[in-house]
Amino acid sequence: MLVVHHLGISQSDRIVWLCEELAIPYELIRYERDPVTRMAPAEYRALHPFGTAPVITDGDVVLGESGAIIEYIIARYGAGRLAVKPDDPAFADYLFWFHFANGSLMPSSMLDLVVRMMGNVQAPGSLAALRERSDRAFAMIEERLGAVPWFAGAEFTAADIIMLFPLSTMRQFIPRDLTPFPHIQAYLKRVAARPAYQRAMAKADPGYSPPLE
Ligand SMILES: N[C@@H](CCC(=O)N[C@@H](CS)C(=O)NCC(=O)O)C(=O)O
Repeated sequence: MLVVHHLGISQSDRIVWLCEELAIPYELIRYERDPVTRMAPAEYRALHPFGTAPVITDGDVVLGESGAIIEYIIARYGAGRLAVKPDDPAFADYLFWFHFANGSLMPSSMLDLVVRMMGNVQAPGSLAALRERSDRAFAMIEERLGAVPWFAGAEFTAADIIMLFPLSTMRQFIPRDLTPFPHIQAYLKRVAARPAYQRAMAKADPGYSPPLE
């Protein structure tokens, strides 16, 4: 049985959402963050040597990393649904956005967060250039979503599932006014209207509304 270990208000909501979109059977186990450090509690850390969310277990398999888990579930339980096949014209875009989420966007956002935590120090040279990546990312995302409804193109895919977290919950920690980004705002409304997304959020984090405006 596929078990999704979800840490409250974290990137593991992606995996709950994926399972709901695929309509596959899974067991959901929730963990609360440590009330003092707001990090994963000891029981969560014990699941996997790296100890971050998400983690899934499936028989003897223990797997971490959002991207690896999404690919595993789609291949093993989703019959390839929500991925894009190599002969599809959308394949390259799918790959780009799927990997951009955790490969570039999340690291840029984390850097922003660290600079803020340090008291918004005047960022010198190379640090300032790295910080500017977040602005470039949002500008690029705005342009993309002005051209197509979903990241890979015409169809909703797993690229949307992995891209949402930095556009929604991350903005709670690193506020970003979306007024200059009408296409991102419209996209977030499209996501919010998806029944599988609504079911996933109600199960993963009851009572929490991720920023979708
Ligand atoms: N690249 C990793 C990032 C995992 C990550 O940083 N997860 C955060 C939750 S959003 C976490 O586990 N934080 C709690 C902790 O580190 O104790 C993935 O996508 O799986």
